[in-house]
Amino acid sequence: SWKLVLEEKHPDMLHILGFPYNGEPPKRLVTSKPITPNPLHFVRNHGGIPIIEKENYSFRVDGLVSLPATFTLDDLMDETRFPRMKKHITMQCSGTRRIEQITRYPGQGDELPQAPWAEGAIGTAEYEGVSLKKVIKACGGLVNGGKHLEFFGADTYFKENECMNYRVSVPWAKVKANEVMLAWNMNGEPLPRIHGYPLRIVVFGYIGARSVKWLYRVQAITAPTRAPVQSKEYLYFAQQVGKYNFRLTDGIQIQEMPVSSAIMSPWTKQVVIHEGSIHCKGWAYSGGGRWPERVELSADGGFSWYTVPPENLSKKRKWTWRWIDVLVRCWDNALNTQVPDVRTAWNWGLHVTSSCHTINVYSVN
Ligand code: MTE
Ligand code: MO
Repeated sequence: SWKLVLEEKHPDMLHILGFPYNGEPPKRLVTSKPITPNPLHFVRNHGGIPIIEKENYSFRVDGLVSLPATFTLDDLMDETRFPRMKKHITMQCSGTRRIEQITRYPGQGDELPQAPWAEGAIGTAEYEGVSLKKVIKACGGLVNGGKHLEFFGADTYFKENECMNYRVSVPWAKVKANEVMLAWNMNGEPLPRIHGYPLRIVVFGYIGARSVKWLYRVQAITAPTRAPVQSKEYLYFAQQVGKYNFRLTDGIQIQEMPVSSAIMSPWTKQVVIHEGSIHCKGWAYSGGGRWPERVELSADGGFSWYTVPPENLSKKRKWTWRWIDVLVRCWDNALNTQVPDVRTAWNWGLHVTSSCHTINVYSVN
């Protein structure tokens, strides 16, 4: 997979895990453009990257559908059968900013290899494809209590000599709302191999984990899949839960991310030379189709907040270095917001780090 990483990804990517390959762009490049260039989009893999050729490719729809069927890419691209769909979608891993929780306490990391993501496990692309709803309709719709759709990814292997399908599911209601896409293009180009070539699922507003790459099967089922990625990973535990008292059934399956934001520049330990104001750059996002409505910055540990763009974050003091904590918080359109400190957000699985992002900079003026 390293050959692919070198071919498809930006040379400045930070390699978070070597195998399975996981990488994110460095801070200064996370928010360099509103649409993340493909080579800079983060990569999250649970196994090896399969090499699938378009000519040999098809995927199957079966389970609780009237007419199980197999589709090739040409079938999907036939506009007389399926209308095209193009959408700008932000993909966020629920492990984004996990490093902040690890710093407090390592959590589940000693049991599951958990990628120590910083703020870059989020990216936005324009995906093109067709709505999964139309494909299910072409299979005659769901039958006999079909309520969830399970997606299978063709990842090659997980550990040496150990192969496991990447499998997750989403409720039919999500598909019915035309919020699940079968995508073959990313920013106007065929999906890079590392991002699921030739076809992936893109679930709008859900954690990245539901957007299965290298799709080879869609199965209609009655209840959320019991496959490991859905039932053992991406669970949100209460804060008292740890190594000796955790029960998988007590975890909430994470679907939509809460509102969150992060400062991409300046960064912690950077020396910022300024004349009374510091320009902060960063991102804000809310899951489930909610959008960031207001972004605020605080220079006093979260007591007072300034609406972006902040005019003056620093107080003047001559000849000295100063340590400023800059916090960012976002409000979405439902007026949800973020808790100030990562200690409040800490959980055993180290997911959903949506507390206020804080940087410490040396301020020189
Ligand atoms: N699909 C397959 N087949 N295998 C995987 O390991 N990882 C998921 C999802 N789809 C994964 C997958 C997770 S956890 C995330 S966050 C997104 O892919 C990341 O998508 P990207 O690598 O295109 O950024
Ligand atoms: Mo993820």
